Amino acid sequence: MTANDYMQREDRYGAHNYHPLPVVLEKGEGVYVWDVDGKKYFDFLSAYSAVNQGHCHPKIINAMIEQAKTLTLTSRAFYNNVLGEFEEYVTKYFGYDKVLPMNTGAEADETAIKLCRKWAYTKKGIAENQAKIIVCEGNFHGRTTTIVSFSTDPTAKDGFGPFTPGFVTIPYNDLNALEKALEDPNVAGFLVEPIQGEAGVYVPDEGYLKKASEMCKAKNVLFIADEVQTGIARTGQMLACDHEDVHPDILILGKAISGGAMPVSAVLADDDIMLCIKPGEHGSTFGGNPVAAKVAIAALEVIKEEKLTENAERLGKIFRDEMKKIKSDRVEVVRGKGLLNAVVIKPLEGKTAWDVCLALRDNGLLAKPTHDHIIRFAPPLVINQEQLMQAVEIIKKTILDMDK
Ligand code: IF1
Repeated sequence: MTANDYMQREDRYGAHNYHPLPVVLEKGEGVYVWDVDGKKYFDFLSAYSAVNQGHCHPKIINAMIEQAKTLTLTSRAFYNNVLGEFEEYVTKYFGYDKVLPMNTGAEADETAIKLCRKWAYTKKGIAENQAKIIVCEGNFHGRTTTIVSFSTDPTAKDGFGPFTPGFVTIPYNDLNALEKALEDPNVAGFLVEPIQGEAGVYVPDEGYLKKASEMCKAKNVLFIADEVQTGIARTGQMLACDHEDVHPDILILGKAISGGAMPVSAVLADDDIMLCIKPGEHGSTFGGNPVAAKVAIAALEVIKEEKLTENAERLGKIFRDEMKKIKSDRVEVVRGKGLLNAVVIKPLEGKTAWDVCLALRDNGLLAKPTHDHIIRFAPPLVINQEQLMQAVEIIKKTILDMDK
């Protein structure tokens, strides 16, 4: 089969809910992926920051294989010998009393929303069904109906109504707007991405997260950090909140908590919040399954053993400096933190960010635009300086060739 055959088969039998870059991948290892024609690429998307530990990391895959040969799923109807090991490991790793394990990031965000509401009614004393959660313009927290109910992106939201009430939208990175919204005594939580990934890697002002968390505390409102994309060392700290020493009341993790081997997500909180959900009030068939538990332990161990947080911090700075040196009118803005970066591409002579990504693909590097003009560059955190500089040369050459 040719690459086209693979793409046509997907077009014929698969839902058209994505518009992938035309490349067909069949192998991944570390920072590299190979297509069906054997061509090698730098992966600069990392499956939207799920593959922080690099493709098919042997420690993670071996953990997965061993557990998969032993016991894959018990459901939570019974105990098993592995879930508690993960629960103890991950709660001590991030400094919380308890964890509620789920599968996808959206499920974890939904869990956090339910937990916040339950806490509002049982602990804060908000009247039933009156709890409100503050969210930000430009948010991305997943694709469920409740989550898109508070999306400000028409593409993600239009046509999926009726929507779930109970959300108040304010501008991102705007403490005055947050202060006003917090005046409402029915506000139970503030759900925020420490850096807005999908919106185009928007890094808020220094001190925004710290001040926002303090304002929430002063109003007995839960600070809920969605670190599905920014967590697990991606931004040069274990959590993006760590850049400002903010300890969220509810922490949401996903993606790279499994190193991209399988869907694993988690919600962490202390007892006074987490124990508001009683037996039988929430759950999922696969949440906390033994394979996920072992994979997540291995994935989190890799982050520390290979010092990926420090690597992301150091190489991210070099990457942004190199991007800012590109002498091209196409490069409008370079922004990011750690190895979560974005370059805003000015459309010139009819060429857009999409065309840049097609040319990058031809030159051996895979990335994808978000919101038309923004290219997110997020390689696996295992990338070394030599590989990073090779990738930088590809990006520079691609953009400068387009200017000719
Ligand atoms: C798509 C990007 C989108 C997330 C944050 C929760 C979730 C995500 C901060 C939900 C998921 C993925 C979803 C995927 C593309 C990608 C993405 F921002 F990463 F680029 F969409 F905006 N919180 N982000 O980023 O986690 O349920 O997917 O496991 O839906 O197209 P999920």
